[in-house]
Amino acid sequence: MERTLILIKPDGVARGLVGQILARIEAKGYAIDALSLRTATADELSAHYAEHEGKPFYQPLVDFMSEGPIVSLIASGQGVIPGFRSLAGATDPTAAAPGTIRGDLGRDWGEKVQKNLVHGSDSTESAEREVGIWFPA
Ligand code: DAT
Ligand code: MG
Repeated sequence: MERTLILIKPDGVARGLVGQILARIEAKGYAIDALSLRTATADELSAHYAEHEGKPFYQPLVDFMSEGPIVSLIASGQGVIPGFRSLAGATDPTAAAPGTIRGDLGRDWGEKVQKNLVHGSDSTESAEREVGIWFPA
């Protein structure tokens, strides 16, 4: 079964939106196969965001992701990789469509710090790589 790696970022946890976000994933019919709440390590974040290393927003992004606990989870279901990204909405929450997690619940897109609530893998290769980072073993 197709699976994806989802993160509820520190802004989502701090704002008390974990339940609402998980409810949307479950309401869509995806299964939650693993779930964890904890503060990410520097190694996890540098591995997770390796593709963005060197970009101007990289360090602010990693700093923001280290600010507090995050929820990491593996969700599975038919088409869950594009399906969750569709539920999440556009990267910039100020541009994300209503009905999406970022569109309904997200507000902040600063010049440097992007608080867009969630991450979802963007391909099967990314999903398997990211599952290995957040849920080794
Ligand atoms: P997504 O999270 O929608 O997959 P991404 O993988 O391109 O987006 O980027 C990862 C994160 O980096 C994103 O959630 C917020 C931040 N980011 C992306 N593009 C950015 C930009 N142009 N300026 C500032 N931050 C950006
Ligand atoms: Mg991405």
